[in-house]
Amino acid sequence: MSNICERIAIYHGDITRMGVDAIVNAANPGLIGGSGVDGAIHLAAGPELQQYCRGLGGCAVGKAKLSPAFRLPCEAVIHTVGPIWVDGRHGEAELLHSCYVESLQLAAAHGHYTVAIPAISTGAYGYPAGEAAEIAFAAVCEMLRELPQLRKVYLVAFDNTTHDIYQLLYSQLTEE
Ligand code: AR6
Repeated sequence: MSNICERIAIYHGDITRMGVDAIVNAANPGLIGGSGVDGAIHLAAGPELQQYCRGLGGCAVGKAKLSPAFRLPCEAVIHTVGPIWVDGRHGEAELLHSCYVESLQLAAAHGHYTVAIPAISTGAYGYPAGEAAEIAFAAVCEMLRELPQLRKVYLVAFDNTTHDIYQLLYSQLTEE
């Protein structure tokens, strides 16, 4: 597990300031921009991002699409669409897991080996933070095992609650 732990980091703050290879956006199926992290990414990237995204033809829930980063300090943005939380019996867990898997596979396929990912679906889409965090860690560990070229995956916590949960899960990981 030690090799995996060294390749995961928790980052507390604004993903738009991160100079990694690629950041992941928690987008909507139309890729038309929105609030939360999506709004922050579009604001920092500039209007060219929205223009580019219009040409991507949307994105299905659980899938991911790549764009340039324009004025952001990273090289690329991976737009993924998380599930809207209903009651946990509508395939939400599988779809959220798929967001992490598809985003990291797409990043690696384009040579982006340091990737930052926000807590997908846990804001406007209402996914419970604890359950979402467990899925995030499981999916990221799985991908780090499968894709040795991924150097570092930052799990980004913007709010304190998410940060506390991520720290707890990270400490459990290092004990394994
Ligand atoms: N950096 C990192 N994380 C952030 C930032 C930031 N600058 N801003 C917010 N977060 P949300 P969702 C965290 O609502 O639930 C949009 O309108 C936030 O604290 O951004 O997947 C889209 O267009 C939370 O932990 O995404 C969709 O319509 C996490 O990002 C919809 O919202 C996700 O919250 C997607 O909803």
